[in-house]
Parts: sequence; C-alpha cells; structure tokens
Amino acid sequence: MTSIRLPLAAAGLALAAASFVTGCGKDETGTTAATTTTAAIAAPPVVSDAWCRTSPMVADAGACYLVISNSSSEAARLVGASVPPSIAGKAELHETVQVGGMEGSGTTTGAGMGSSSPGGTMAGNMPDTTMSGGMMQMREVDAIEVPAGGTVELKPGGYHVMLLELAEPLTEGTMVPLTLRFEGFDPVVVEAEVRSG
Ligand SMILES: [Cu+2]
Repeated sequence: MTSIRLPLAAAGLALAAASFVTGCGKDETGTTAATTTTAAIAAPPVVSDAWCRTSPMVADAGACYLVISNSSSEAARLVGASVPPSIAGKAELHETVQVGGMEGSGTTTGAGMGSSSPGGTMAGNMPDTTMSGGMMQMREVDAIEVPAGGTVELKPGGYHVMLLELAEPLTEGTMVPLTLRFEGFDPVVVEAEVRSG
C-alpha cells in the first residue's frame, strides 16, 4: 500500500510548497512598504580609494584618506576609526581648517589639540601644513556626516583619519587595515595603501 501513500505525500508537499510560496510573496509585499522607510538602515555607506601616508614632519603620526558614498535616503555618520595596535596606538577623526591672518606658529593649535593629544607633538607639526597659503590647523571631530545620496571625500587639507602613536613609520606600498564605524551599521574594514602623497 505504499504506492498510495507516496502520491499523497507528494501532493501534501506540493500543497505545502504552494502555500509557502504564496505566504512568502505576501510577506515580501508587506515588507517592501516597510523597507522603504528603513532603507537607510539597510544600505551601509560604501568606502573606496582608501590610502594613508606618513607625516613628513611627525615621526609617529600618519593620516588616511578615503571616499565615502552614501546611496541611502538618510544621512550617514562616520563616528570612529581604528587600526590594529601593531600599526598605531590610536586613530582619530580630524578635520583640517585653514586659519586666515594668523601669524603665530601654532600657539592656538596647541591649545586646541591639548585635550586629546598628550604632549605638544601635533602642535605646529601637522602633516597638512604642506598646503600652501595660510596656517593649517587640525582638530578632532566627533563625526563626519555623509548626506543622503551624497559623497564625502577625506583628503589632504580636509577631513582625515589621523593615526597617532605609530608603532613604526608607515612603509610605502604596505596596506593598513582600517576599520570605520558608521552609526547604526556594522564596522566597515578597508585596506588602505600607504603612498607617499
Ligand atoms: Cu590630523
């Protein structure tokens, strides 16, 4: 009598499969509407063109640059970065600003950096002072915002990931595993190539 059970079982499976597919389709329709409002959470920012360079003036500091693209419908925020301790003691989000009309040699910079940077190694010795023109000054920022559907470029003279307390000078051609933390997303890890500039 097993010959009867088999078709029955098969029919049962077919029914189950059919209802499963139907249910699945309904669910998809249902979540599509919901997903629209939460699309920003589902689409993490994309990081590209990451590279780092050693500061020509500070032996134990470096800077990394990269491009962040945000295809979602909500602004994204880069809130932190890190590298393995074998590369550097810490990584900070910095911005470089040009200070016009300042003739001093970094006295105000020292005050600005003092809280986050032990010693005065950064003051007056910023990697980005190679920019021509006025005084360049760096300061730590809490976050770097990437507008919805927009792109932000971390580049010399602007935003950068500052590597402090380098274990050893960055070697051109090597790769730095850079971990980027975006608010509301899993950390993004990119390989940043060390270049001369
Ligand atoms: Cu910096």
